Amino acid sequence: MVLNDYFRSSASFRVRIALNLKGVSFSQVSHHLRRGEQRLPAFTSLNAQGLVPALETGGVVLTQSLAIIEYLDDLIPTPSLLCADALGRARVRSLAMMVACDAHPITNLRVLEQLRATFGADEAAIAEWFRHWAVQLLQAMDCRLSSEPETGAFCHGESPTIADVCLVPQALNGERFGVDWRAFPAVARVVERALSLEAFRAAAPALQPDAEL
Ligand SMILES: N[C@@H](CCC(=O)N[C@@H](CS)C(=O)NCC(=O)O)C(=O)O
Repeated sequence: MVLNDYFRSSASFRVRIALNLKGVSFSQVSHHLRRGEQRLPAFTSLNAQGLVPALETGGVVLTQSLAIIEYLDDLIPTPSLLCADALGRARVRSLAMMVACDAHPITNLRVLEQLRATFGADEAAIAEWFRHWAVQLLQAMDCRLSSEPETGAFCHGESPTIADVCLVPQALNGERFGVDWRAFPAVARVVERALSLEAFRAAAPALQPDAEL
C-alpha cells in the first residue's frame, strides 16, 4: 500500500496508526501542504478534494481517513478498531467523529488560510481560533471519557479503537498552538496509554520521513 500523506497532517496520522496497529507495511509519498502541493495535479488526480491522506491499494485510491480505517478493519479484522457489539461501535464512532467531523474540519489548514487571506486574521487570531475549537473538543472529550462507564485504559475498553486513533493525533497536533491536552485528566490518561504503544508512537509527525524539525 502507498500512503499519500504529510507528516503534520493529523488525518494522515490516524491512518498511519491504523496501518501500524494492523501490521501493514506501507510506503509513503509526501505532499507538502504548506507549499500547496495538495492542489497540484499530481495529487488532485488521486483526490479531487486536495486533502491528504489518500491510500493507494490494488489499483484503487481510498480517501477520507475514517473510511480508510474502516476499510483496513474490514480487510484485517484483528485487532479490531471497532467493537464487536453495535452499541460499542456507535460509541467509538461517535468519539472519533467528535474529532474528525466536528473539531478537525474547522481547524484545518485551508480554513486557517482562508481566515488569513479573506478575513485578515493575523497569526495571533489564527492561533486563538485553533485553540478555541481544540479546547472545546478536549473539554467535551474529557467529560465523556471521565463519566461514561465504557471508558477503560483506552477510550473504549482495554484495547485501542478508532476513537483513540482519532484522539491522539488531535491532541498532539494541538501542541503546536499551545493547547495542553495534559490539562484534561481523562484525555491525558488515555493518550498516554495509547502512546505507550509503538503503533501510535511510530506514526507521530516527528518520526515521518518528510518531518521538518
Ligand atoms: N475528512 C478528511 C480530512 C482530510 C484533511 O483535511 N486533511 C488535511 C490535513 S490533516 C489536508 O489535507 N489539508 C490540506 C488543506 O487544508 O489544504 C479525512 O479525514 O481524511
